[in-house]
Amino acid sequence: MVVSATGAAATTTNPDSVVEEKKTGEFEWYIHPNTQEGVRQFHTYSQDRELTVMGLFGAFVVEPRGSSYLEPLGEGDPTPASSGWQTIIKNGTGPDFREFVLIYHEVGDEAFRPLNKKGDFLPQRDPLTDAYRPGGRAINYRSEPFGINNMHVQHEYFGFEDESMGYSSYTFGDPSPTIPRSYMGDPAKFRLVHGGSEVFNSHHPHRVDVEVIGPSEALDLETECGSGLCQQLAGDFLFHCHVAHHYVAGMWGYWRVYNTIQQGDSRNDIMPDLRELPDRKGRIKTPISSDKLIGQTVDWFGKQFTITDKGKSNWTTNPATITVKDWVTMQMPTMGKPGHKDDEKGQLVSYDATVLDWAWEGNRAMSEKESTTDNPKYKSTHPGKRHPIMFEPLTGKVAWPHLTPHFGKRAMFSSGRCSPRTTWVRLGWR
Ligand SMILES: [Cu+2]
Repeated sequence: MVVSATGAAATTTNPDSVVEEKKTGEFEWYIHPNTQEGVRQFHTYSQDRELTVMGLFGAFVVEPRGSSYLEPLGEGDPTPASSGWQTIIKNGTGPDFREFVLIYHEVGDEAFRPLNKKGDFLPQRDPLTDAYRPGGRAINYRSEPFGINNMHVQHEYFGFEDESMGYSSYTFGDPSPTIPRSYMGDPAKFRLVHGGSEVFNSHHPHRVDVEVIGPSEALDLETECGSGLCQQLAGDFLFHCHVAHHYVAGMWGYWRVYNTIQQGDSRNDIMPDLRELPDRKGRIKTPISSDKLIGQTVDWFGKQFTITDKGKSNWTTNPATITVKDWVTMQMPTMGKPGHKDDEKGQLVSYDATVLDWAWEGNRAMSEKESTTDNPKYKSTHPGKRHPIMFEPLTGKVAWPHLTPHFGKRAMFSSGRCSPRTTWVRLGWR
């Protein structure tokens, strides 16, 4: 890298490479035409490591030759983008792909004490989870500590807290760190960067291996089979630093993969509109309610099912026939009203993971009633009311996400499978 004004190397011994407060500097970095695609980290060398750990770092990404950068959020055809952690790459030499830059970093050095919004120091040790430096472990300048954020608020509202729901968007709303979003099957590249200067982190996308990453290192990761992985699942794919007290201190997020279009009135998520990749346009369908599935023949992992509104389900025919009620019921948590009598106090306890209060209106499956709790992370447009549960029309699978946040409540088990394993998987989902 050189100082533009002089052409001299921008080394630490060259005074022109130091930019004074409120001044600007211009530097040049030459990308040789043979430079391999991938991310490169850069950070300040001034003031020892102080400025780096306070966030003065960034990344260049070299794309395949002939690529253009497009804005993934919004309606209509994608517009050019110049910068940002998420983008669509219209590939010059291969399939288009989604790109997500994830920068794992510290917030200050190990002695630094971040402040909360009132100006008070955050604790060095989370009083609810014992995590060290809550809020001091971040991804893309954001952190979601289990204890001092969510569990603390759950305790204030409900008088108890549940660490096992620490990852649950159903219980707490979506986490603060940036959430990569894709449509099923989209090729996706993660540009992984360590923006800190002190401790090592390990990037662990669930269902995939762990990569250890140290200060100033950068890695390029591409999942097999694209978004939704080889299982072709819509869902929230948890990723976090696998140093346990780092994720409890806030270093985690989701990769959200949809099976239906998230644009305008077709959205079943509260996130902004998401564009399709230019070379995959039209592949992702508009979701439909369950009554519209009647008469359709759907493909479930290669097996055909014709969905009917009367008679009995018959699994032996080809295609199998199945009633809409059986079809939906097999995908949903057990229908019922949450709550059981507390044996000691004799009171009704509604913190219940065994059932979900969804309902039928004719052949239309309806969600549980929307949350009426005032929660800054999720405000329903129709509190206290139900809405139709939506489905992907070609597979008949429920459109992800099929639940909305219900602050302080427990994410429920899958139907008929209340095993510890299922519980664990659900933590990373809703
Ligand atoms: Cu870590």
